[in-house]
Amino acid sequence: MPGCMKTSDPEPTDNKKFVIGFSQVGSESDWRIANTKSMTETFSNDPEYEFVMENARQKQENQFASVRRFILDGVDLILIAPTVEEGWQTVLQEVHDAGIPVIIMDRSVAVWDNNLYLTNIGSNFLGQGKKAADWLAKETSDDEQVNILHLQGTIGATAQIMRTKALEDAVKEHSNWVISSQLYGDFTEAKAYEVMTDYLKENSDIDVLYSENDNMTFGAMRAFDEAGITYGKGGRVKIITFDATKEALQYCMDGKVDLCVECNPLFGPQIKELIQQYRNGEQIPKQVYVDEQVFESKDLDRDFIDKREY
Ligand code: GYE
Repeated sequence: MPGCMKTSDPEPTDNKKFVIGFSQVGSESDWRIANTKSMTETFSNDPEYEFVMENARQKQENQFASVRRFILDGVDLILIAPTVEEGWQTVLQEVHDAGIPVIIMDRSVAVWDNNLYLTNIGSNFLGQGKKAADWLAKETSDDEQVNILHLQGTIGATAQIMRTKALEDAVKEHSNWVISSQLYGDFTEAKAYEVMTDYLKENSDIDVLYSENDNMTFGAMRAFDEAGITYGKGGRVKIITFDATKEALQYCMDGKVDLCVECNPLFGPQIKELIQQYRNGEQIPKQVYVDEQVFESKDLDRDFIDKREY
């Protein structure tokens, strides 16, 4: 401060930590585990922050309970990875009334007042689905029927809504594409294995599997193996999968999976930057998308996969 004498005593420091309450969806997939790791590593290693994470085990009611606990605890900011889009208006209004800022991450919320949160950071899920559909259009001919088996993630989650929309829109544009069935796999390997095993007892006419995440793809591959249905390069079914985790990329390089659409979970550092900007009183964008690409076997090599962080 101007006019202040410098002394040898250290400046008094305000060592109150900035407390973040984080409601995470669950631990349903490898993507989610990588996302949790990115978040905890980013904040737990920083002495300026106290990071409290609660796992909602894929239930929105659990998220409401966590958020209300965070309000009572008087945290400085609440981070929410919403399980599904609908149903957030009331609880977000409560957070707003308590004067606590909110950041929505990964998936989105459908609220009529988007002043209820500072920003929404995550993937462009519709864009991901469009990339998959564009790839399929190049890989199939217009004069043959293409039977697509669609494995869906948690119904009502942005990742499901938008990946589904992209496929359904593309099917409307290609008169030879048919969605033979939509099976509910809840983004987990176990559920996908179960529904696929059942489905394959009666059906085998599948040209493409459009699977809304890697873990469901792994479950489906196991079911295909047991039913004697081949897939991947030289196989009967083309596989399109979302997330592009290390394991899926390995399958892709080996020719077992045809297309991996990347969904980047490592945005802890980017969230921290946004929070710092907010704390400095800077304007932050309302919607932030993370960078992503697609991979086919020809795009991959050992070195790339070994270095993959998730
Ligand atoms: O694709 C899936 C996860 O919302 C992006 O949720 C996320 C999705 C991801 O469980 O693996």
